Amino acid sequence: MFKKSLLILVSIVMILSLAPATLSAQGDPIVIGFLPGVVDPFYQVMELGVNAAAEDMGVQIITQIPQTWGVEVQTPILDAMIARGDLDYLIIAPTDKDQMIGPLEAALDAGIQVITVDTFLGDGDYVNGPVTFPISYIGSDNVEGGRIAARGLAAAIGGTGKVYINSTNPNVSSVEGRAVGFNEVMANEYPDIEVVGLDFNLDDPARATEQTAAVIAREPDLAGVFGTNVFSAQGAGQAVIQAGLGGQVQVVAYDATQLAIENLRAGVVSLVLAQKPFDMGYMAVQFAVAHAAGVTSLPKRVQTGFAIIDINNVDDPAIARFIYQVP
Ligand code: T6T
Repeated sequence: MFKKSLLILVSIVMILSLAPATLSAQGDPIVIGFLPGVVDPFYQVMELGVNAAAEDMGVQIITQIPQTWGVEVQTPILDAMIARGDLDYLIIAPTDKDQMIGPLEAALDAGIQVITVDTFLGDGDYVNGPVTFPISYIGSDNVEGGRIAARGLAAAIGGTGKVYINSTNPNVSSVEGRAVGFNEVMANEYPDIEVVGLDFNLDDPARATEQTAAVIAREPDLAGVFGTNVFSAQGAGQAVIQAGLGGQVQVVAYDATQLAIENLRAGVVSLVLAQKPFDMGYMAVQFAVAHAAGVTSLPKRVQTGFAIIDINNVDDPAIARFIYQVP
């Protein structure tokens, strides 16, 4: 009898020692869906943040990561997540700021609250609209990130010359904002810098390489390139290397992948903008838990900041911690 009572007591203590589950309005542990844009180091680090928060707060995460970018891939996955019938929240990086509004309104209609991370819907103003239903946008201020990239590239080329932007996909709030900020600074602050073009590589670094190589051939006096994300910077850097112009054509890379850092150390890349995807993921789960608990004061926009990495600070632990370390 004593042994049985002891076993029951130990079991109760073990159960109670687990992170207290956050309960939905129906009294069940909340279930959160996580649907980023594509398999890449940035979202892999975001997933680390999501999972760390889920562990800390005792919530279940259902993760689905598209193999390629695009509404035609993300929407069926979203629909299947909705059809599960057990999701209370969805953390998503919409792959198109307009085309994903309808599919995500369907999630809301199905009783799933939406938090957008990294990218937003509409114009991102969830207070005044036109899109107001998401709980929040948690991500970088990408227009400011583009401004930082522009000033960094301008400094690297001495304030004069031709520069080029290689980006990924149209109508994606993140990379679109980066180009807006970049062009704004070049137009307003650097009259001797000419932006000679912008191409979309559709998340294909090989296409980014081809596009950048074509610009290098067309503009033999090209001074610099801005790669607006992981794949753009990867491909653009490769084109500069293949042309034997490393250190002559300066490259600014958005996203602090291991490759971007290697290219920084090799003198191909002069500046790397690290976003904070771990923070985005962790805070999105926090927001879901807070919302489930009845918190009504969650900000509709959280801008997570940057670490600006160059050859002088790349070995500073306070900076290097923001390099995307993926398992
Ligand atoms: O740059 C990130 C992300 O911020 C953007 O929305 C899409 O591309 C990345 O995931 C990097 O590949």
